[in-house]
Amino acid sequence: LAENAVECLHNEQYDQPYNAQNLNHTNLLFTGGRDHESLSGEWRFTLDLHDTGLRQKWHLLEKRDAEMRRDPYDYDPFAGDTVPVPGCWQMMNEKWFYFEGSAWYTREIDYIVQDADERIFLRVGAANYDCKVFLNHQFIGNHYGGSTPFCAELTPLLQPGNNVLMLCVNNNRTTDRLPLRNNDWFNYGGIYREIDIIRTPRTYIQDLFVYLVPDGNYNQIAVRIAVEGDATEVNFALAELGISVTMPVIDGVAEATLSAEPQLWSPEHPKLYRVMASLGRDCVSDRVGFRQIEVVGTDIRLNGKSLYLRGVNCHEDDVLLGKMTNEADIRRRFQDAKELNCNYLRLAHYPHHEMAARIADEVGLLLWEEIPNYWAIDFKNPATQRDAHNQLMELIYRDRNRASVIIWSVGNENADTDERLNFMTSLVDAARQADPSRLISAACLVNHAKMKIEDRLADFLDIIGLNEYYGWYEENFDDLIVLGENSSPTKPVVITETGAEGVIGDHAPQSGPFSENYMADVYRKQTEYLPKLNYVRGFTPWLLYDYRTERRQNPYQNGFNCKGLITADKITRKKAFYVLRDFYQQLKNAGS
Ligand code: GCB
Repeated sequence: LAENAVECLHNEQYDQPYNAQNLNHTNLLFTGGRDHESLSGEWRFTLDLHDTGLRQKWHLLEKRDAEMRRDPYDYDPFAGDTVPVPGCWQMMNEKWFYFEGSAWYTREIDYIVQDADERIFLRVGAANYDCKVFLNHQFIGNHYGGSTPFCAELTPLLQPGNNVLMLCVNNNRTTDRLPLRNNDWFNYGGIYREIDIIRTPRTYIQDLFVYLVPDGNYNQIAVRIAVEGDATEVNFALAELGISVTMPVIDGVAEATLSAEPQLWSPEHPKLYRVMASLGRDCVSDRVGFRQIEVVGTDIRLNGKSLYLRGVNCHEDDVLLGKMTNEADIRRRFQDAKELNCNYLRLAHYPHHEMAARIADEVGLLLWEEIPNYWAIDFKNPATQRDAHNQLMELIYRDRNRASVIIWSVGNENADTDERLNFMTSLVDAARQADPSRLISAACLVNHAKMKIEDRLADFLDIIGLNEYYGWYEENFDDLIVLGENSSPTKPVVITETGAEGVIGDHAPQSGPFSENYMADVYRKQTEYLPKLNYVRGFTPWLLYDYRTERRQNPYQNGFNCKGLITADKITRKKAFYVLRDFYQQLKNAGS
């Protein structure tokens, strides 16, 4: 054995240098208006269940002809299988369907210098869950979190001509991650969103945040521009409103409040304005809508008008693509929501593709966005806390220019312990600090013995999310009325989940639980009760499409949660779909 192979095999600390959590939201680069050089396409690929690659340091392997190799080797990153990126490995090979562990992606990139002063960033739209980046055989950094984008600067290690990029992605479900081991959606693995190279000048615009000042006057626009490198001023323009200003940069940040009277964005009138920021030869842009969302007592108001959220939940899941999505898929989802007469969607239970909020901005749908702070995560663990915080910030920095996004959700159905309260309130504070233009919520807890919403977190939220499954997990619908009376909430409550399984198919039951008819009855009952629940300001059934999930294994479900209003083919509407559609039509007609 070659000396270094022995050393690698016996090095028990093999993964130590890879643990730095250094690819986080502070590395995120504002991408609007920038050129992207896509790295989508075929990458060399292998699974690595035992993390042999980290132990043997596969990233050190040079490209060589087999005859030229002198050391024994268990993998050649430059030969063998390739897979398309983006993609989920489950969807590529039947043998990989339940694989949980590490996988290696390798690709050679040809770097042609365009400007002697340029900086080069790798941007990964999402990789589930832990992603280690290596360039030219050296470790660059590690990113945790399976649904948010991250950037890694390649500049110092990049050479003109051929370069080797390797990514090691691990999708193990562990107790310190978000979500934790136990949840109700499929644990897909891989680089499943776009991966790009982005070039910037040495000094560049790192972030641009533009929003309507939420003071009820609708006549001031706040601009915040973060700059990386030495700069004393930066330009901002919103040509359609005649705005063009130069803003001083102090400690890397330029801030201004500008007078303007924009047409307001709303689902009925999704007006967007082009904004631009420039610094030397760096220039970024975005399309931004201006609107105000607020809570007044138990009312939710958009642009000062009372708003009832007619919604539906949605997972990011596809029978053929897994967790990967595309523009057509997102547009179809929104079209189906509009056919239901929805004005809003809850994108459960993790950040969906960034295109979703862009399209929602354009087609006029309101969004609830969430991080996978789901059920019993390890609230005491500082690493889990850092991870949750980072996922929330990455989501907020990614989407805070999107008018459609009105709510950040910090969690779903977490037991009310002291650790959880500390953990979650720190997330609430961080979200408020990063973004004064949205509401904060979470799906809270009900004490069923007292029949009351009882969750200390509720005091810190703007909206109380309530998951109630009357007709499915719970029985007596009258409890919904009692729940309201006992809780007498002083802020708006939105039903964030309700529903029932409804299976369509040759062997599906025709009546009773799991039948389509039973599901429709649950929806009839829910919608009959809803008008009596004056504490409720929105309704979000679980959910638009049936979706894949390992935990649902009875013969009717067969690996799918079947509470969708449409089956997993995204075509076949169940009876409950029409019940909800008609109910929302009535609400719409009544002006809600
Ligand atoms: C819930 C969870 C959701 C599940 C759903 C169900 O309360 O929030 O993730 O999938 O119930 O179908 O039971």
